[in-house]
Amino acid sequence: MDISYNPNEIEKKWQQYWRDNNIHEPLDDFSKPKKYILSMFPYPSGAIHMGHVRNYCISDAIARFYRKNSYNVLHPMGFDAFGMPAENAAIKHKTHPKKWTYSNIENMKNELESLGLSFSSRREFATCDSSYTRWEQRFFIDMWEKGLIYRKTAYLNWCPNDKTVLANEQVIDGKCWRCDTEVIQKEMDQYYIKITDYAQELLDSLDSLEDKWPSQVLIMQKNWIGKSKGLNFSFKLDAKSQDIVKDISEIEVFTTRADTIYGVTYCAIAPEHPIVKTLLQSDFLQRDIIDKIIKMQNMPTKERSMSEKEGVPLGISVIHPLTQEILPVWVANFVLMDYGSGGVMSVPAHDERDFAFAQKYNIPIKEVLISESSDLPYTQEGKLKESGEFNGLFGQEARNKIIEYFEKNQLGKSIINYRLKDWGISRQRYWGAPIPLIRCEKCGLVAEKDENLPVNLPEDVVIDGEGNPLDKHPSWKNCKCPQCQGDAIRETDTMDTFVQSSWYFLRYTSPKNSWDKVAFDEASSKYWMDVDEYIGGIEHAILHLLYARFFTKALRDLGYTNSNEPFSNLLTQGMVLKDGAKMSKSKGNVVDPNAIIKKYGADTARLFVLFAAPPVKELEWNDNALEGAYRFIKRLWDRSKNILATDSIPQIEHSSLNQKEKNARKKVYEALCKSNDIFEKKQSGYAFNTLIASCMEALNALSEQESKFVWTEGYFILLNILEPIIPHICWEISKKYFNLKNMSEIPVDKAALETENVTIAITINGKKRGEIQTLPNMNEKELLQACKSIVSKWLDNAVIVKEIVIPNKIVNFVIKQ
Ligand code: ANZ
Ligand code: ZN
Repeated sequence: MDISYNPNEIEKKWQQYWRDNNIHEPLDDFSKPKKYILSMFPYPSGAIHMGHVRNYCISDAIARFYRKNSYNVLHPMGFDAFGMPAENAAIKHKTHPKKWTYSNIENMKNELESLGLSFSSRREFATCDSSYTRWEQRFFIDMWEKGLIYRKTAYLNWCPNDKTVLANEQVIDGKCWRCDTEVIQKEMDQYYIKITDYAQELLDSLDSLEDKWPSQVLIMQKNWIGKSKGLNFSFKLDAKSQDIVKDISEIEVFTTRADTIYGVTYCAIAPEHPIVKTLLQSDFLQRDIIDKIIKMQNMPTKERSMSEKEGVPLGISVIHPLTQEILPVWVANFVLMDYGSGGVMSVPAHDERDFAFAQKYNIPIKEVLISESSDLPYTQEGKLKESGEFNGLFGQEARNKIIEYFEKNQLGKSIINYRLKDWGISRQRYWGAPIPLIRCEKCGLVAEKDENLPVNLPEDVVIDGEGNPLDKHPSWKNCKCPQCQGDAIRETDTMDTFVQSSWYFLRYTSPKNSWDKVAFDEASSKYWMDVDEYIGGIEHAILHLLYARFFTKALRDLGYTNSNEPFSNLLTQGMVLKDGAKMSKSKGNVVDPNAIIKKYGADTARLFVLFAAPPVKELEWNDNALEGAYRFIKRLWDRSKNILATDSIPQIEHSSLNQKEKNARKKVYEALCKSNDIFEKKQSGYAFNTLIASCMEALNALSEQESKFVWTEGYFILLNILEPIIPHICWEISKKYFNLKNMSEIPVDKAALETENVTIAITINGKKRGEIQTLPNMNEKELLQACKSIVSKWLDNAVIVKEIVIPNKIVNFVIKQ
C-alpha cells in the first residue's frame, strides 16, 4: 500500500462496516454447528479498564476464529447494571442511579466498540432493563411458589443513625462508612434461596467439568460447598439447668470427630443460640455476662471471624451422653449459628480453637488420643485411650463404631453437613430488582399477578443514604392485594445483584424480539446452551459461578431449560499488573485503554495484550512491548504493497521452489497449523503469544525470499490467521488485495510442512569430506551449489568430472586426480 498506516481511520471504517452488515450477528439457522463464546459482562462503572480489554480481546479472538471457520457464533455483551455504586454516586453527585447507569453504559459501549470487538449488538441488554426484571420476578415467584425461596430471620449490619442496613463493605472497622456510628447487628426477616437443596448435585456435577475448568476453581467450588460427614447428637441439660431454662431441654451439636467424644470438657454455643435468647429474657444472667453476650452478638460477622476467641460461661450444665459427666456450657464467638446446629462439643486436647479457648478460660483439657509428641492440641488421627469400650480403635474405624453406638441407642445419628448456606437475596436498597410480593393483612404474602409484572422501581426517590428509599417513598408501596383486592403493601426489599448475573447467559440465547414474550426461547436456548467457552476473572471463581450453576439447575427443574451445567469450559484470565502490582485506581497505576487506542490504534492494543502473556498468566504492562506490537503491525502494513491482487489462494507447486521460498512457505503453514492448535485444541490455554510469534517468524521468512507468488500466498494466509487478533488491518489489506476471499477456512498444504531435515553426506571420489542439512527433495542445482561451498577446499584446484546426487543421501563429486 502506498499510503501510510493510519489506524484511527481504518479502524472506524471497519467498525462501521461490520455493524452495517451485521457481520457479527449469529444466525437463527440451528442446523449449523455452533459456538457460544462468552466473556463475563462488566459492571457499568463508566469506563473500561485494561482487565476488561484483556478479557474481551481473548473472547473476541476465539469468537472470530470460529466465525471464520464457518461456525454459527454467539458472542454477546451486556451490562450487570444494578447495585450499590449507582446509589453511592447518587448520594455523592446528586444524580439519579438510573441516569448515571445508562449514561455509563453508553460511554462503555463506545469504548468497547473502539476496540473492534465482535459482539452481537442485537442481543445486548442491561440487567436493570425492566424487560429483564420482568422475567427475574417471574423466576422469583416460581421459586417462591415451589418453596425454593423462603423467609428467615437473619442478623444484618445496621446503622442506628442512618437507620439503614449496611453491606459488609460499608462497615469499616465496625463503624458506618457514612456517619462513623458503631454498627450493630439487627435481626430482620430476609428472603433466602434454598441453594442447599442442590448442594449434592452442585458437588457431583463438578466431575463433568474436570479438565474443562481450571482445577483450582473446581477445588474452590468444592470447598465452598464443604461437605462433611459426622455425628449429630444432643447434650441433655442437667436437672438444675433444666429448671432455669425451662422450654429447652437439650443442646444439639455436630461433630466430624466423634472419635474424640470422651475428651469433651465443655459445650460451646453461638451467641445467637435459642438458649442464650431465653436466658437473656430471664433474670438469671448477671449484668456483665449479658453485656458481653450482647457485644458478641453485635459484632459484624467479618470482624467476629477475625477477632480473638472469646466467650462467657452461662452458668448452666449438660450431661455427657456416654460418661454422664457434668459439663459447663459456654457462649463462644467462634461458634456459628448457621452451621450445623449452632452448638459444638469442645475437645480442647484435639482441636485448635477449643484448646485456645480452654487455655484462656482455664477449662480442663482431657487427652483421649495416643500421640507420640506431648504437644497439645494433637489434631491428627490417633489410637483411642480413656474412651471406655472404644479404647484401641483408630481414626475412621473409631468414628464408625461410636456413631453406630449412638444410632443403636438412639442417642444421635450420622449426618452430612454442607458448609454451603442458603443464599440470602434480600437487599434493603433502591437500585435493584424489586421482590414481586405483596403483604396483605388478610392473605399474608401474595405473589404479584403475572400481568402486573414487572414491578418497576419508582423514579421519584430521595437517595440520601438514610433508610430504604423504597420504604420511604410516600406512595410506591401502597397497592391492592392480588387475592382479595384489599389495601396491601408491596415488599420493599430488592434482590441481590448476583441474581441478575445468574441467568444472563440464558437470556442472550434468544433474539431480542422474543424478550417480551419469553425469558428465553426454548429452541434457541436448547441450541446455544451450554456456553462453549466462558472467560473471566478468577475473582468470580466461587460465588458467581456457583449461583449461575445453581440457577441453571433450578430453572431446568422449573422447565425453562435443558441445561445442567451452564459453562462447558472456563478460562480464568490472569490479572493485569503494572510494576508488579495489580493495575487499579487505588494504586494509581492504571493505563487508560483509550489513550493507547488513540495513540496506536485498537489493533496494537489487542496485539499487545494477547502477545504479552498467555491468557491464564499475569500480564505485566510494558511500554516497550507495546511499541514492539505497533512496529510489527506497521511492518505488516508497509510490506503488503508487494502483494499481487487475487481472488483465491495462489496455487504453488512446493517442490519447484528454491530453499528460501520453501522455508517461507513452511513457516506460513506452520503458523496456520499452530492457529488451529491454539484455538481448537486450546494448546497451553490459548497461548496466543506463541501463535503471534509464529506469524512474526513467517513474515520474516517471507521477506527473505523473492517470489511474489509465495509472498502473496503467505499474506493470504497470514491475514487469515491474524484476523482474530488484529482484525481491522487484516480486513483492510484483505479487502484491497483479496476482496476478503481469505477470511474463511484455508486448507493446509502438507507438502509445505515437510519438516524433517535430511543429512546429506558430501563425498569426493567416494571419500566423505563433509555433510549438509537441508529440507528433503531440495532443488538439485541449489543443493550442488551449497555442497560445493562446504567442501570448497578440496575442489578449489580440481576439475570436476561428474556430479552424482543420490536424493536425500549423498552428493558425490568425481574429480580428476
Ligand atoms: C468436636 C471436634 C473435635 C471437632 C476435634 C473437630 C475436631 P467441618 O469439618 O468444617 O464440617 N463445629 C460444628 N458446628 C459448628 C458451628 N456451628 N460453629 C463452629 N464450629 C462448629 O467442621 C466440623 C467441626 O466444626 C465439628 O467437629 C465441630 O468441632 C465444629 F478434635 O467437634 B468438631
Ligand atoms: Zn389480601
